[in-house]
Amino acid sequence: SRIVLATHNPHKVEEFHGIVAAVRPDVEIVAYDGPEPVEDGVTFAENALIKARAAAAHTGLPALADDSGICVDALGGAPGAFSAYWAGHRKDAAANTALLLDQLSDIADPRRGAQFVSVIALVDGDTEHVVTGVWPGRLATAAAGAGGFGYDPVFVPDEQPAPARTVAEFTPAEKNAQSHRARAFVALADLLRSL
Ligand code: ITT
Repeated sequence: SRIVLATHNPHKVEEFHGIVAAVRPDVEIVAYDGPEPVEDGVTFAENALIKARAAAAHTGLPALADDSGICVDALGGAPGAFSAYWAGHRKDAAANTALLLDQLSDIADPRRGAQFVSVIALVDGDTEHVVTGVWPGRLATAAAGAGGFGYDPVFVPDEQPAPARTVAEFTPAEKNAQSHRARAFVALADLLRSL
């Protein structure tokens, strides 16, 4: 089956290609280059549905969208759905991560608990599904690594052999085998069989 991937983030596109090839090689992912809707939801689920509905309406194909971010325990789950613009109106990953590290340096939380969250919406005509993937870990004390995107240089997943690395120090295959995005897609994979 063919599914439109409603994202304008090239890193997400690349990750979805890797994840789908491993989990559902029979599914063909089609890029979406139509209009970008206003993401004015305040939750991951609201924004994922806004993006998937717009792409499904524009293309007439089943559409999948990911809304994702980092949720920090000591900040009550922030930045969450506001991760892309945490340091201002421009999507600036370096500024976002620097601000987050700065905010955590003022708070006494020895564990620095955090999680990456991906919510994927699948819209096929009138049928809508929403699934969530969570990748537990903690916030590093300093950025490390050159891979990935966004908050990858400051996120250290829990379940990994010592010495602990940030996701930006993972290979793309390692990230795609464990990530929040992969966990959400696995939850969706069986539903795709009925398309
Ligand atoms: P689309 O809306 O076009 O899909 P986007 O990048 O704006 O692209 P979001 O609105 O879902 O997507 O924002 C997600 C932000 O959360 C992203 O910009 C990163 O800052 C962060 N993020 C999400 N997944 C991540 C990951 O796997 N690694 C690092 N940071 C991630």
